Amino acid sequence: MLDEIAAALEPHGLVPRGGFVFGSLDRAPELADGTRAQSIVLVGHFGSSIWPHFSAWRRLHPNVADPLDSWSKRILNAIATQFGGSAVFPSDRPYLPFQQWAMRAEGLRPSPLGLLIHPQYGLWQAFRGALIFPQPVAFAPRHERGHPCDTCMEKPCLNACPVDAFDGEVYAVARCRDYLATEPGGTCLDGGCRARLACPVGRQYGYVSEQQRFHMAAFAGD
Ligand code: B12
Ligand code: SF4
Ligand code: SF4
Repeated sequence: MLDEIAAALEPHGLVPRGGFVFGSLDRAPELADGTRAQSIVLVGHFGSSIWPHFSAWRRLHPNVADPLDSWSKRILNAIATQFGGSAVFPSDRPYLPFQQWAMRAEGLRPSPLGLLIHPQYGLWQAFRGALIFPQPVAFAPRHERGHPCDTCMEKPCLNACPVDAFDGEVYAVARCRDYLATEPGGTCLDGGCRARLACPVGRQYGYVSEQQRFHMAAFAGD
């Protein structure tokens, strides 16, 4: 089933990002029929893999609100139904613990910026949703990965923000947003978060310019 899910996601630039079977102590999300899910498959992207597909859809649907969420929902709701499950989404409230799920599914750990870091794709990856199922899905044993931040002595991500929004513990969101509203803040809005760009891991997977601008505008306007 996982191979078939991967094949259904592939034409959209999406990838399955691991999954797991919920334990009896987990607060599993609800399926469409109100019962608790037994298993979950996270879905996301690495680098700009979704961008050509999303952009093409957006040109056909220029007036849709929350376009990336709408695109993701259209695709993942259909694929979930095809495989007898439901879909849940990171931006829907109450927020579901996507990062905790991702740590469990893919073995990733958080960077000092709060974003999970992937040993290959670095900070240039995110989640578009998750497929949840009424039955336990058989997963291969998780591939254990190293955590790049453990061996990164300089931690350039913590020194690149012009307003020191990250101290490794807390992200000063208001300070970042205030800066984005100023003229010099246009550099981040245009080119992406400088703290994220400073990380050497997976740099070649950094988002294309249009995608950087899209995410930064969405974040600044939230
Ligand atoms: C609210 C939120 C924010 C708030 C953060 C407020 C805060 N200080 O925590 C704001 C609006 C600031 C934010 C910003 C961004 N976010 Co955000 N955010 C979320 C959201 C919707 C909910 C978080 C939450 O409360 N979850 C509920 C709790 C119960 O779940 P959890 O897994 O236990 O939560 C973990 C996070 O809260 C995390 N955390 C704590 N502090 C911070 C700070 C930051 C910056 C992040 C990213 C995470 C984080 O630690 C918790 C324990 O693991 C999640 C999606 C989701 N459903 O989780 C995305 C999410 C965490 N965000 C994400 C991203 C990519 C971003 C941005 C980079 C967006 C962008 N520009 O591209 C920015 C970062 C700012 C920048 N300078 O670029 C990704 C992270 C992917 C990854 N690789 O880990 C997520 C998972 C969404 C997604 N679609 O994939 N975000
Ligand atoms: S710069 Fe270093 S510490 Fe910061 S996220 Fe990248 S690998 Fe981790
Ligand atoms: S977007 Fe710019 S101001 Fe905000 S945290 Fe990143 S580098 Fe700092």
